[in-house]
Amino acid sequence: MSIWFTEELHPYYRKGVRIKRVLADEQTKYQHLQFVETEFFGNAMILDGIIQLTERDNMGYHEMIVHVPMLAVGEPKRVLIVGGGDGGSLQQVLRYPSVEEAVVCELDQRVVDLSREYFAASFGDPWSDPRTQLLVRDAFGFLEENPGQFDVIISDTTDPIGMAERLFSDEFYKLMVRALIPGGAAATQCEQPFFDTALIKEIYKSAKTLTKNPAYYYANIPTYPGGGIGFLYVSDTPWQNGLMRALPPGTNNYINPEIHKAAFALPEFFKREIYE
Ligand code: SPD
Repeated sequence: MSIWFTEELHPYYRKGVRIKRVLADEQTKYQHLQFVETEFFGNAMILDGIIQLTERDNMGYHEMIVHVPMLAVGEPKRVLIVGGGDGGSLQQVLRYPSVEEAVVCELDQRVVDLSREYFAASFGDPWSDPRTQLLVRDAFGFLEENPGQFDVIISDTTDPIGMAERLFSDEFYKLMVRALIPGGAAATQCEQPFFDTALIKEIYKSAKTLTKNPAYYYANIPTYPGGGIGFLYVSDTPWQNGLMRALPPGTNNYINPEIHKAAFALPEFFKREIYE
């Protein structure tokens, strides 16, 4: 039997993965949540019809969204993850012995519950680490209540559709930067250079008014549209500071010093659009 899951995030582009079986399928208070076992990519989580992560290729996403700002800051103690209920970013954050507190602000408890079950083989159980604090709530209010609190903020979100659209707004970026300590750094899920150029341009413009050294970088993730996704590094601290520091204890499956540097190399059409 052959079952194909086809994703159509953009009306002009589709991609598909072959799946072996559906592990969970439910409508939560917020979204249509599915876990599937795929033929090649291991278990995958799908939200409202869009692949969020797979066991086989999530490392490019989680290692890059986490280690770039963490290394730039050096010795991060307090870290906030916005979204990230699957636990992939949390697992990477907890590799740093300097981290005293990792707060995850996730709206949907079911994402956490089912990820604990279906991603245990890949992520272990970062939720049981005593440094982890899970807040099941909207991140906006939390950011408003916590100015100047975090060394690093990771915005590990879905695509800018429905409720998540606000997480790509000027207002969100302002609150996020305000919640950082001076010299702290954030990294945000910032979409696809080919498909989302205009949105990325707007976000970069906003980040540039808020911090001295924002920069866009990219990672290869075959199950995302276009085969990859970009991130926005947002900080007064240059990302290059991180190149001088060692990655934390534990296994890296994607990042190494060469990838770290090369991720910021961008195609001409995109640099022209974003930076000029
Ligand atoms: N188009 C898919 C973008 C998915 C971004 N969210 C990934 C969440 C992984 N923790």
